[in-house]
Amino acid sequence: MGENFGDYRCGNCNSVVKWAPVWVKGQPFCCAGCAMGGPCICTYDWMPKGVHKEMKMICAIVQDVDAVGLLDNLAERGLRATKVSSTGGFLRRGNSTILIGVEDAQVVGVLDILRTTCRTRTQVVDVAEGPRAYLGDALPRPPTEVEVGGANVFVWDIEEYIKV
Ligand code: 2BA
Repeated sequence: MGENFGDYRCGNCNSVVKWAPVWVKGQPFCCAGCAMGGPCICTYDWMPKGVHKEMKMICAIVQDVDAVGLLDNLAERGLRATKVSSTGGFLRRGNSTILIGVEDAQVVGVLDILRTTCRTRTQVVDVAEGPRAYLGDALPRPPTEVEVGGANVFVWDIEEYIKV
């Protein structure tokens, strides 16, 4: 048995139950309508405007040179995104963190766009600016090459999206 709302799917219409389920013979239902075999009488009218169900936040860390093209490609497909300027913890160079809020079904498409837009490149870690933990204190050392990107992507569930 689940611990939280959202852990259950309705035994009739199979939607995710976003509130305390109606239980009938040990089976969860989203509403009294479904509990009686349908039709579903759920309404989301009472929820704050702009609340979407089943969304994901995609956080993609990409190289600056790929960021503009990526934003263009996302916008072309009607996907909304936010670019945050960030700094890689290892190279200590600028990169771009792109936040993309989408419906579940759009995640695959966004991953495709990331794959086709973001390139893997080699960067040289200079002895002078490289992180100590990696290069150590034993100078001098030859410049070291690392492969960066295409994109490091994290995807997580959105509990609520509210636009006020
Ligand atoms: P940076 O931390 O500046 O890392 C740049 C590249 O340096 C990495 O490319 C990787 O090839 C190399 N690198 C990083 N840490 C290393 C280490 N301890 N030893 C040897 N080589 C190392 P990517 O893996 O493609 O990462 C690109 C950027 O994505 C990272 O920049 C960082 O800003 C972000 N990132 C990657 N993994 C992350 C994670 N688990 N959490 C948060 N940010 C992450």
